[in-house]
Amino acid sequence: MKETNTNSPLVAGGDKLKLAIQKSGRLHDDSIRLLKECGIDISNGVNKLKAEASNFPIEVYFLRDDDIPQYVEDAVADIGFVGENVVYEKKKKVTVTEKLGFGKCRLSIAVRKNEEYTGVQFLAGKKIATSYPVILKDYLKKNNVQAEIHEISGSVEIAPGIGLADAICDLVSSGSTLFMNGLKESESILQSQAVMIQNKNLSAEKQQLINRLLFRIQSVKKAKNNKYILLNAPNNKLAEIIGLLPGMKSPTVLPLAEEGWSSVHSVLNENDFWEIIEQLKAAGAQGILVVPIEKMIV
Ligand code: PRT
Ligand code: ZN
Repeated sequence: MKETNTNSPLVAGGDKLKLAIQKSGRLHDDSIRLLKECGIDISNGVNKLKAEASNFPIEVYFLRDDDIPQYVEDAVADIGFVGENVVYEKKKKVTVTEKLGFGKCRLSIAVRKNEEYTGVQFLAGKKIATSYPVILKDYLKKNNVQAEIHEISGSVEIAPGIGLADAICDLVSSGSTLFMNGLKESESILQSQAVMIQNKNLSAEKQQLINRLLFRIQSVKKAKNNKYILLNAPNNKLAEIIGLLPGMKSPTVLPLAEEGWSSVHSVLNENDFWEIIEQLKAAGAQGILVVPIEKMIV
């Protein structure tokens, strides 16, 4: 029987896109959630090595995060979702395509909390424990600091306490791990979040699928950063209120049943959200409703 590709009208009988995500750990759930928000349902369970989507030509491979850059470089997977920290540490030949907005953390140097940290030269001649020797080495070189790098694979934060090192270089998000181990953050050397990486030699068909996925990811990200706002405004204050609202093009204004009033609809960015709401209230806006946006196509 002749096979037809029912998943994608854009790809005639084409291969599926192969995506590598973390099998379990901090990035797993957010990776699956992002796919779901992109309308991609992964059918079979994660105990398998791979799963297929029923409604997009994609196959998902579940791997250790450290292995994802290599698999993408070797084209075992076409694309991967992985932390920037891992991408830069592994130094594989892959392209970073898009920041994904989750898994945010920083790679930082930390010292004992009672230490008087005077700047990066403090580290000269010291022993630094880390799971990120490549990034740390580059950083020390850039800052002309000679220090000893002691590579360990886990529980880096206990190294100073047991006398294994004078400082550590590790991922930090809330800072509570450092705090609990009597350490303080002294330099932040890399800001990181999950990114999409891709193989450097993909076919035009694969690239077309990636572009479709990217379009969805970008729409989901934009929607998360914006809120839909509805408010009532007296007509004599309309000009002032509209002046406060950016909107995608310009705000929608509809007459209310009550004479002399209008309903105004617009989109607000998360960053200036509260400030604009305060100004809107001061300008006479009433009955302000704020609604999350699921997807935002601009
Ligand atoms: O099994 P596999 O190898 O796949 O997983 P893993 O154990 O190597 O990685 P995992 O799941 O711990 O982390 C995956 C990715 O999540 C990392 O590569 C980062 O990109 C990202 N991420 C975000 C973090 C953190 N935040 C984070 N806080 N990864 C690790 N941590 C650890 C950190 O190492 C330290 O031990 O959390 C502790 C610090 O957290 P706070 O909140 O106490 O500061
Ligand atoms: Zn790992």
